[in-house]
Amino acid sequence: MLQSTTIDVEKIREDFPILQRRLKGGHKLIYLDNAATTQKPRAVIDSISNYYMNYNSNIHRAVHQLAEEATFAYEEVRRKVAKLINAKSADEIIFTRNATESINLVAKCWARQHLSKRNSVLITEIEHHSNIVPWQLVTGEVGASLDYLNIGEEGRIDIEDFSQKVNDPDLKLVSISQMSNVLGTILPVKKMTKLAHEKNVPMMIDAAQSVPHMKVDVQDLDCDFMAFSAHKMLGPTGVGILYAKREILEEMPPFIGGGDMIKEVHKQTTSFNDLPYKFEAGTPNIADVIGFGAAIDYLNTLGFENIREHEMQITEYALERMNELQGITIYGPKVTKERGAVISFNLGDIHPHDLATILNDFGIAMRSGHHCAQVLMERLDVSATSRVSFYVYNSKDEVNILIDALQSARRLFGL
Ligand code: 7TS
Repeated sequence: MLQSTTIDVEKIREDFPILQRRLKGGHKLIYLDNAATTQKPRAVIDSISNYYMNYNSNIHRAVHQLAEEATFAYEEVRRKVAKLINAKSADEIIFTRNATESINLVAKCWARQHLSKRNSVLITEIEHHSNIVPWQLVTGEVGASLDYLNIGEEGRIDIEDFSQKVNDPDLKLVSISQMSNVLGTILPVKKMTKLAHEKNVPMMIDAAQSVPHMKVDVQDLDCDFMAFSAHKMLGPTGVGILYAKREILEEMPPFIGGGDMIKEVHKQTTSFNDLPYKFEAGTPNIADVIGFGAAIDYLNTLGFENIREHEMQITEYALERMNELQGITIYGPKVTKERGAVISFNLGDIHPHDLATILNDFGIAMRSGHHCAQVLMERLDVSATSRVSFYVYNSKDEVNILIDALQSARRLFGL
């Protein structure tokens, strides 16, 4: 195996039962759709079944032993998440269903309170639909406007243009992704947050594609809100995270109402629970939050610096090999340091869906389409792209198989 210098891919692969599976035609699974969701190591799967087999119970309510064990395990994960992103306290971590719900929570609970007719929210052209539609809904509701920061070649923003735009006294919030799910471009969120704060504009970061792949520190970035999903970082589906500064969460009204988010309920009035419970109504996804804890442990053992280095190596290798293919168009930054492990491309005039179907015959799972980023597709003037995205268990050998499959597709289409 062509070795990664920072992590032992061969050993890691043994931890993922799904990677041992053979697909139709006896092909090994080559999973290159990690930007959509990642595979789960045995430790995560086991921690979920261990909860159901040994201490399944509702949390925060009963005093019996199982309830205590489940509550401790659930709250322990909140502490792990806080440590992972260096939040000041675990109370600043809210569990939701996914990054999408986290962004919607901010739109519904914060933006709706702070926006009026003449105000605006600023996002960029590279955003995922989940960082566009919630802002369209809330600005539409109050009659405010949604403005876009244009992106240049390779998905970069113009920092001068940004400083001009944050100068607008009617701007109430900036919400941007730290890493594009299509181009892989890493945006200078720290610098942008500083510029926004100079004008007293809060900053929300969609970190769905960054937290899984690199060290992210909310205190260093000084962002006001951050959203991401467990399932993109070896964890289960159904768990999202919202980070927000304590003082902001304190003054925000609750999201949905029900059990656990209350202190006292009377016939006509309710007083709300302390943070973070005020934002977690009803029985949460206990098992999967616990599974997410195992995923964080797994990633911490590998080390985020090693993960990032491994991904840069494999991305660099893939870019180099893909550039050998005649007729290929690769989108996003040319310099690996400025991008994540996501490569969007088109091969001649082969439709991405056809290409994905051909690659599927080689056991390769990759995504084709608009990647929930139709505003970006319009900007790139394409209707769709093919996309490969890597994670800790991908190897350079798999890149070689990808290249062979792409060569076969070229021959098949007479390119
Ligand atoms: N933000 C970004 C930047 C994303 O890439 C995604 C999901 C989301 C938000 C939403 O995450 P969710 O967990 O709430 O669904 N991105 C993708 C993708 O690229 N392919 O499938 C999902």
